[in-house]
Amino acid sequence: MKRKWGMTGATLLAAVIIGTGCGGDGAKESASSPAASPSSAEAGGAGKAITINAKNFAFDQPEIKVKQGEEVTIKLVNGQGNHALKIEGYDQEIKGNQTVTFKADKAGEFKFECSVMCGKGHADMTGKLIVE
Ligand SMILES: [Cu+2]
Repeated sequence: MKRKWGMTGATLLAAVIIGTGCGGDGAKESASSPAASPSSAEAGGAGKAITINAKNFAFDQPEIKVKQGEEVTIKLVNGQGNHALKIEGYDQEIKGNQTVTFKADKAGEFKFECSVMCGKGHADMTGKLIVE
């Protein structure tokens, strides 16, 4: 039994080494697949995906509108500088180049702001999440 497992492990290892040895094409494929995966798949198509771009010192979408009960996926892209997005009242913090999914179960207006001390324009980096 032990021998058999050992063989399997060696075979897998060899396959991995051969696989990575192939170079360029494989790396390209794996780099493009995460971006292509639809984030709304888990939510059964009912979700809303939003990408927010941050720069010094603003978010490109100062207002986000979603429907109450909707599954919301927010991705924060740091196009310039280092920023994070914190939504008050929803207890959500999205760090730079990360994605967060949550259910917008509370209606109302919720302020969001940059939660990284990014420089002199930091205080201007605010916006609103509107759940209606
Ligand atoms: Cu900031």
